[in-house]
Amino acid sequence: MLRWPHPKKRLRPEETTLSRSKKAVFEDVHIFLVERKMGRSRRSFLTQLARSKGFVVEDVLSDAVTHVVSEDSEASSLWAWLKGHSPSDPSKMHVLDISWFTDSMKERRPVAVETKHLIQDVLPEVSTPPSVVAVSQYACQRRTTTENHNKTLTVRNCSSNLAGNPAVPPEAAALTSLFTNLPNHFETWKADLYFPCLKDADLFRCSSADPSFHVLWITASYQVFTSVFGVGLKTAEKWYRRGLRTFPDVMAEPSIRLNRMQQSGFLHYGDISRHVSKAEAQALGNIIDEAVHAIAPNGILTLTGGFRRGKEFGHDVDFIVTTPEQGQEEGLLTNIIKHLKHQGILLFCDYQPSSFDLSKLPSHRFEAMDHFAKCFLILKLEGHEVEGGLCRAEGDSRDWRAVRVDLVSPPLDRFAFTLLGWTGSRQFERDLRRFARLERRMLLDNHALFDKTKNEFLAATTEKDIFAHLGLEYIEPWQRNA
Ligand code: DCT
Ligand code: MG
Repeated sequence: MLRWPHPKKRLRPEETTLSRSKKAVFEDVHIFLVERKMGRSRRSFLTQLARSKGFVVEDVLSDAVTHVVSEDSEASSLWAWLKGHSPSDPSKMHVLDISWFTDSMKERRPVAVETKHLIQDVLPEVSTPPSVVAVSQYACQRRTTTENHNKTLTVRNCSSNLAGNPAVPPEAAALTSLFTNLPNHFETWKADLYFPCLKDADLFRCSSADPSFHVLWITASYQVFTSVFGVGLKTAEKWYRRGLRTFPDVMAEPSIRLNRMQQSGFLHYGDISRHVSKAEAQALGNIIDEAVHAIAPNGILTLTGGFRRGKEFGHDVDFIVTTPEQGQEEGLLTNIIKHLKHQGILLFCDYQPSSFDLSKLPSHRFEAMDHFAKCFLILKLEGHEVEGGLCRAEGDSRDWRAVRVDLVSPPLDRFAFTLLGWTGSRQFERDLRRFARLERRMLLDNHALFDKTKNEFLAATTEKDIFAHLGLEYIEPWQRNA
């Protein structure tokens, strides 16, 4: 748990800088930050940050506002809110996502508004005839394979390709090799002080000679912290606001008490920040399948997440476990955990029991995690289990690595919805739900599909049933890489 220092404690330099408001330099741009989704404390932090750089930030949504900035990715609800709260027509203002704001902070001036920054007002509820739609605005009406992508990779996924590549700027290569070669225990990091070089390097933007290969936005600010398992945006921001910039800073701060998840996140950082290969995912599938069948011969294990979409690499491996005996699925999951522990391969487990209650559906909180029993694991994967061997960092001579695994356990009659939801991609899911709501007056989430016109739940045993209810052509999992 994180404890705050005594209020009388002297402020760190970063905090004092932030609270000093600078005279407004960019008079023509009046920013308004929308508190919804962003939260009050983050809004106030960003307001101070912008003002300290000479930006005008309005506290209220008035006629003076020229740029509205929101972290709410649900365009329809944001626009509905703006229309209800703006004194004039909100379409006269720039309605922008947070990327415009962060770009402007980095550039220390308001950057030009580009299409990528805009949060567009949603189309009216009447569907456009398919014949006039060239490319649908909804990802669930497009087929996107892994081949379609301009590979945008973060340092977490591409380290070995980058290190030593002469076309890559030296700062990025250095940063990359840092992440690649992280030792496995944070005690060593403390001694070696791996991260101080990040202090002055808030942002790198670089690309290799290969035009399809970009490394964008490697931020060395609080995003370094959110890369740790168990550290969310709020905690990362708290640490950053207290002047902490590097992992050793966090380790050396006596008032910070890491929770169990964060301790494991730091302890296994070197392993779990490196990508998991398809062969490693398959090996884990075999191990968990064995556990399932040792407990319940008719248990069902299904691979989901990015690997089900045909990705070659992922940050974790996601599985659904269930059983034909309705109501037995939760016991199955807890027994699998016991089994893995008994095998000596359970390095971390955060088990969350089911809070699923059909009578509380349909839910309107689409972005929230589902209510099924689930667990977030770190497992020890041994090299001999993996065809072709482990994905190892250079110089790592261990015959095992730690891997993040998620297991979710819905009752069998909810399986199709869970499978569709957990297969992703996140963008595909977002658009599927938006499409259901705006085009079909239906509510879709990981639990159910509700038809608001008929006022009833629609049953589904396969993903195809759900697409059919929505009047959509079926999109195969490997075409959902939006
Ligand atoms: N998901 C969900 N609800 C959440 C978070 C995720 O339904 N609150 C879904 C969307 C994708 C899927 O679960 C798996 O999540 P990730 O593992 O984060 O995504 P991924 O596509 O598997 O990506 P990666 O390959 O990096 O693991
Ligand atoms: Mg995944």
